[in-house]
Amino acid sequence: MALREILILPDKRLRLVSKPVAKVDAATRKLIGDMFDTMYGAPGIGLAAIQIGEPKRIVTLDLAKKDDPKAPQVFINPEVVWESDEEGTYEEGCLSIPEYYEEVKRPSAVKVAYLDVDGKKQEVEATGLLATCLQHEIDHLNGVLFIDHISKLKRDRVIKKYAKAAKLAAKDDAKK
Ligand code: GNR
Ligand code: NI
Repeated sequence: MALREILILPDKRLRLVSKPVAKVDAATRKLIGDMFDTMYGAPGIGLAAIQIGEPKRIVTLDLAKKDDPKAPQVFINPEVVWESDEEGTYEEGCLSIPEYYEEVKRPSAVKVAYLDVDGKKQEVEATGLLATCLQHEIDHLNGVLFIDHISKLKRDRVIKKYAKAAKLAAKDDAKK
């Protein structure tokens, strides 16, 4: 188990389309362990494998409230197989875009098919925070970020801010 580095905007790897997991094996389970360590360490309520640089279709989630027992959930090769016409708005954040929050409109309910850690097919019908997070994470697997769902004006402003920060950090590193 290990804490891994989280990729930050404008890292181009965040735009990769992740590959399906062919077999849930020991290496997959090790990666899932690293994802939980990294997600809990951040802390965050969800993580897609690409956020630690692994372009594989794996998502970890834990939506338990602060003082409740841990409730880890794993979704391998998740796919939205149905979405509601009704939409809802939720203020989203992303570990790859730290300290930026914005309202995003998405279907309020989705049905998601996926494999569990035993490689068994499962389906879940999600509403509320689970529906939001599953859509946010499945977007990551397709190289899509939550800022792609906000206005172009706001998106361009955020991208510019993070590009500038990355440039400054690179300059600082060169000085050392
Ligand atoms: O920790 C996270 N919080 C969050 C809040 C609202 C909507 C989505 C999320 S997911 C995010 C972690 C993350 O970046 N997952 O990709
Ligand atoms: Ni995210």
